[in-house]
Amino acid sequence: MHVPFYLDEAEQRALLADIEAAIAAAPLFQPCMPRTGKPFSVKMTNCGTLGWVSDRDGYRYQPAHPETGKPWPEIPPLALRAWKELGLYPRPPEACLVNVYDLAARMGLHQDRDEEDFAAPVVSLSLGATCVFRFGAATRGGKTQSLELRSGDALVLGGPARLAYHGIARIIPGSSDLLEDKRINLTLRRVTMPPCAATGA
Ligand code: MD6
Ligand code: FE
Repeated sequence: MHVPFYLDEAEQRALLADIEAAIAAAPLFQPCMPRTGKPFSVKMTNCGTLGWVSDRDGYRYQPAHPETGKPWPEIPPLALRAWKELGLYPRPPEACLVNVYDLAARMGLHQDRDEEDFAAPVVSLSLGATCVFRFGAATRGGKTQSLELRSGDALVLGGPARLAYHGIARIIPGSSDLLEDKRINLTLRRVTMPPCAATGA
């Protein structure tokens, strides 16, 4: 589900200020590919009780920043509002991955599958430069469609789209008044499985 202009301009500025404060507390780091160690072109940090990291050992969620060892900052209120309004999932998000793109950055086609419960959606918010978002089916190699994500847009991958392959083909220069030639994307996720009501496990 694509919700264009989910955040108005004042909300975008407020969320940006919260993200800048989060980055001051939990500095951006450069993730790299498991095994090969090839660096991502995107820089990252996280908010929430768990943060997504990628290094030579693999992809995982962890409770602390890989360089400072400190817990991640809290998820900004407007991001929590988006999860409540758009996520339609009864439990709060645990992770808010912050991806920062310059004009040369891209993200290859991938599935978000490091979470335990695919019944929970992934809710994304974009700030700054417009990007070309590509998405396809839940199997690799199929056809993809393109969608422009602009500052303030929300995107929800849920239900049958939860495991769709998707990526960022490019960033469009000069497309934003909020951030010059930079794009920030937040993805909110529920990571852990709810306890089983019957067994408590
Ligand atoms: C990005 N987004 O927009 C990358 N994943 O920079 C994602 O990888 C993504 O937008 C899951 C659900 C929504 C997303
Ligand atoms: Fe993703």
